[in-house]
Amino acid sequence: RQPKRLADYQAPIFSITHTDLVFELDATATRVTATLTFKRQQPGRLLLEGQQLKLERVRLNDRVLTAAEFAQTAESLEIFAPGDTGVLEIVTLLNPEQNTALEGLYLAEGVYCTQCEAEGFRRITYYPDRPDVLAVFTTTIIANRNELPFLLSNGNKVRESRLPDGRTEVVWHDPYPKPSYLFALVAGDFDHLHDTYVTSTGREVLLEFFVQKGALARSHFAMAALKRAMRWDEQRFGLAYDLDRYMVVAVDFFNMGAMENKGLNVFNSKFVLADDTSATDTDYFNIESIIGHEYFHNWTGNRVTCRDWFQLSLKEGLTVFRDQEFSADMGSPTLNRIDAVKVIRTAQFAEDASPMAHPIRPEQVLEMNNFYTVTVYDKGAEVIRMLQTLLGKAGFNAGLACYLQRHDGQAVTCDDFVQAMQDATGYDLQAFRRWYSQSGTPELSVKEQFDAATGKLTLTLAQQTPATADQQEKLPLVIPVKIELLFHDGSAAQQHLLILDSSVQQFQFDNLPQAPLVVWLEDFSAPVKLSTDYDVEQLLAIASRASNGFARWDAMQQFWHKIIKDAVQQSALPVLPEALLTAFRQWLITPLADLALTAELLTLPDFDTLAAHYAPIPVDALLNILQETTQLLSKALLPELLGCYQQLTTPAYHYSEADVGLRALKNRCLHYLAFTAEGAKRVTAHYQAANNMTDILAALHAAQHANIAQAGELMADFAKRNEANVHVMDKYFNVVAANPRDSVFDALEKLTAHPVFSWKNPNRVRAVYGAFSQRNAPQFHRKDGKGYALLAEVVTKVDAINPQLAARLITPLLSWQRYDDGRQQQLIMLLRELASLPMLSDDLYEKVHKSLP
Ligand code: BAL
Ligand code: ZN
Repeated sequence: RQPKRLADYQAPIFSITHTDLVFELDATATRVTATLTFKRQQPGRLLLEGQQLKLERVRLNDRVLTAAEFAQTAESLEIFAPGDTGVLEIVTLLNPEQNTALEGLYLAEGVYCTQCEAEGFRRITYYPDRPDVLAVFTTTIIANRNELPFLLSNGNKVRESRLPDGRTEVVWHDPYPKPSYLFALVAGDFDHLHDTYVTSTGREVLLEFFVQKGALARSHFAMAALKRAMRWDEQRFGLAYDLDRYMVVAVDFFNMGAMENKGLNVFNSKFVLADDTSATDTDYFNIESIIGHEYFHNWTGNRVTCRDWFQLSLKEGLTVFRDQEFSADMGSPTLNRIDAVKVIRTAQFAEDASPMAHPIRPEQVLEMNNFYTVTVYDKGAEVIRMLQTLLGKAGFNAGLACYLQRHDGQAVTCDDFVQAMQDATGYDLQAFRRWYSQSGTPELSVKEQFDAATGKLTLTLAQQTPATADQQEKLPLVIPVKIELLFHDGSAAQQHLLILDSSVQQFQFDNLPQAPLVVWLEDFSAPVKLSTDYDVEQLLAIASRASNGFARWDAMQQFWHKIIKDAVQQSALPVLPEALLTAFRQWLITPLADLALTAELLTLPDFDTLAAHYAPIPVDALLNILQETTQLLSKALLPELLGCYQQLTTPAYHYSEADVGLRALKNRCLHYLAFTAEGAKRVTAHYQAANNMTDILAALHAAQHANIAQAGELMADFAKRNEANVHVMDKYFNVVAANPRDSVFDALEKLTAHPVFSWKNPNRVRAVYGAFSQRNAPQFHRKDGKGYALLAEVVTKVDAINPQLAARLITPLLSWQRYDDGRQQQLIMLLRELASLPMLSDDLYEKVHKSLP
């Protein structure tokens, strides 16, 4: 199987100016008539992509073509003599009911739905299915209105009429030229919430949400979030919406979180539906952030799109950055930064260390779906953030305005984006561009020298990026390093930005009153690993005194790494210094004004965060140390934990920054208290008194982790109360799958027989097996390999149903190099078995073959 390469990019031979689609919907035989107005751009063949299509007819201008006038393969259709301009009509038949891959047009739970990014449109009709072919789309949907009252597509509704045969025909027209991946069609019966929004340009926009019957009340928060996002983009970047209608449809069968189709977003319903009895604080956060993300794509992705899929980060890194900025403005900037950095330090650094390592602009791809990754998205957003740090907010805004103005209506590259930033600001970004082509996690080391006689501080920084699976040679990068200098004598702290652009560099500061304590990499100003040789006292001093909340949290993270690393080296339990207990007591007795930050300061890094610092990962030692340290802290801090827990009284549920913080801190205390003698009583009482899903889940997780006797009873009660709500049942599945004891295997087996579970629904499969492999390190990484074998079995089964989902699930099995010999052997054996499967999808093939030794 041949990968595609960025270096082989060629501009399209034909453009399509108009794409006219007619869908006659039918569960097993939907007929699609595509009328394409084409124009030659350069010499060459008219070759269209298509997959799993039944071709009925091809007409060129006024003539039906004979079999000799075109050629068809499993993946393409070639028209032999198209001329330079013309109109091609292609009629295809689809079977939406059988489409369990959920790409192209599919029918699930009575709803017809499309997903075309990245290459799903070729499962609807033969087409130049690439993002640099932009056409104006007109879409006609014909269906039985009694069964499918809502027939939706992109753009504006042009007309609706009744056909002589009783069916209804609805016509949509999208005036903005777009690539095929932004096409969408949805047909079904929904509850319908509508509202209006007046843009800064004076346009009145109809906002519509289409959700499952009975769920209307659960869509109000998402509607309000959409309006906040629309206002924010106007205020922050001067960007207003450009159509008269913005629609969001929520469906339960969806591979992604959501999709930004022009004027018709399709959302995974878990990121739309929420009310106080079913959603956690995290759910509310995610809904606002993803509603924002898809809306922001209207400019960064839709109005200006990607030339080819290697440029995916052009729209995704930028749009994640925009949604992060939005969330920070809507809530706590500190907590938002902490959460974003956790993603980088766990999943993204792990991806860099895996066989799938790639730069944010990959250079070769077999299956594009495999590159919707934390590297392209989240590291991509960090690269955009570094640009903002280097250019300043005003410079960055000017750069974005230049980019959008210069390229409106075009399909462009990451280089075009950086060029616009450079042209708008005059800042030379030539060397910075290396972040787009170089993969891996840069490692920074630092040295400090202070001359007390002159007050001169010399900081020496060195960078190097270890080789990755895809790239051996690494060059120095431009790395913005924010620092803060703290002084013991009460002198005002100083903030500085160091720009490291060579392998080793020195920076000097004069006239300092005394030797400062340097806070490194404030705000995680670059996606790098930075090590210092600070002792625990220095780290605790930063955690107590840095002016920046993120830096305080980060110092605690480094503190735990140090303590735990020492313990691993000595094969002992960590010794908790008295200074740590003093700091913890202080935070529990007098929490900071930011309660959520206080909760974070009191939280140990999780297994994945710790694991990123080891090769090979000492799995058993880390798990044991984490468990034992939690117990040591519970015991040492019991009175303070109890005092803090009791003083935080829970108000009626409200999703606000203050209340989210309060719940986070209270539930952090509960987590520790669960391990104490009265833990069972307290957790049970917490569960029974809870008036919201955040507290209920905190109780269930605490019950399970501390293995309290009532855990089973609480879980059964929770399942019984919530069996009617699939999203809450997913949370139940999550908790069951995270059970760190041997009994989890039987429990998982039982879950798959649960009436709510379906192998065809990605949300259900992820809720069970995604949670098992990502949130249950003790059982997933068992020495005997039983956890790995279970996931391999599930991946094999799911690949036949939904390859995209299978390829996501397999990720934790790929990085065998990171583990000890025993685990390596088990993982390699499973990967070999997967590689030998006869019908492996491209999605799995690419990942498995890249991983094999
Ligand atoms: N474009 C795929 C879904 C998203 O990133 O918004
Ligand atoms: Zn996106």
